[in-house]
Amino acid sequence: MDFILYEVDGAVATITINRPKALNALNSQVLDELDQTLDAIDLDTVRCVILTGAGDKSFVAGADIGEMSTLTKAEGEAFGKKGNDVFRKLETLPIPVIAAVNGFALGGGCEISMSCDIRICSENAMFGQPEAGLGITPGFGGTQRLARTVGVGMAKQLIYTARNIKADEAYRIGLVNAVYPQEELMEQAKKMASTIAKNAPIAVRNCKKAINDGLQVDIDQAIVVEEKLFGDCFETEDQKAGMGNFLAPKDQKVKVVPFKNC
Ligand code: DAK
Repeated sequence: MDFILYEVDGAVATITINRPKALNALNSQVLDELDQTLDAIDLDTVRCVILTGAGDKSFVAGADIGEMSTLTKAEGEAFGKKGNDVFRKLETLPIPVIAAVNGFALGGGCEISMSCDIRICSENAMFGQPEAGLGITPGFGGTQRLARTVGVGMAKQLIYTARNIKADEAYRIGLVNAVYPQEELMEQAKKMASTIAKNAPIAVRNCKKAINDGLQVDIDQAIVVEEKLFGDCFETEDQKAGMGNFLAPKDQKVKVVPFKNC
């Protein structure tokens, strides 16, 4: 692959969008390679994914403006669909994805971070949806996911004004969960990913599915979604191992239950 790096360390995989000369902007090739990378994740061993950008300046500076500038209506729709399909694949990946936002997260960059389960960022990070200033609407789910993440009023303000915000403001409005010095960001992302990976994998997957699917329906249906996924856990070895360890005599308890993902 030319623009995606993929590394696996134990149960944690890191996907790096690697196009630093263009501040990791998303062109069609990047989107295709990201799509293939997501398909190739070995879900039997990987339990958490980190998504980041190459270099120390930019996470993703948006969709590739050069490539987009000459699109016809039909081509624009096709490009939008390509991006949206990949972003949905990321959002619905069975395992959690942490966006480690290491700089600019503008337009499609902000949008791809919002397709991840959790966002943390470096102090130099900058978020925004500048599309209205470019004559377009956010096209990779920004109008939908920003409103769901930070609330309708704040999302409308950010999108209508096309104003970029710095890491501290992103933290204040709940767009990111934490801000770290640049040199600590990946270490902190890996620490969080390892903590997630230590928990029962099927339970974690079911939590992700319950939250994501439950948010799409009313509360009565959402509770049913949760009940079903809760019930499913009782068919797993991991539930027996987790509860068995809690109930075991003190001298037989282990600190980290070796969950087997089954
Ligand atoms: N696309 C292509 N190249 C980009 C880029 C981008 N989004 N952002 C930066 N680059 C390139 C620059 O052109 C430059 O390339 P060279 O000139 O060196 O060849 C290189 O990266 C370094 O950028 P700068 O020289 O500009 O670096 P600075 O530090 O001065 O400025 C900056 C950094 C991030 C403030 C600036 O590069 C910038 O404003 N970039 C554009 C940010 C932006 O507006 N992003 C949003 C893009 S719009 C849709 C689907 C999706 C979308 C829309 C529709 N459909 C449904 C069809 C999504 C739209 C967007 O994401």
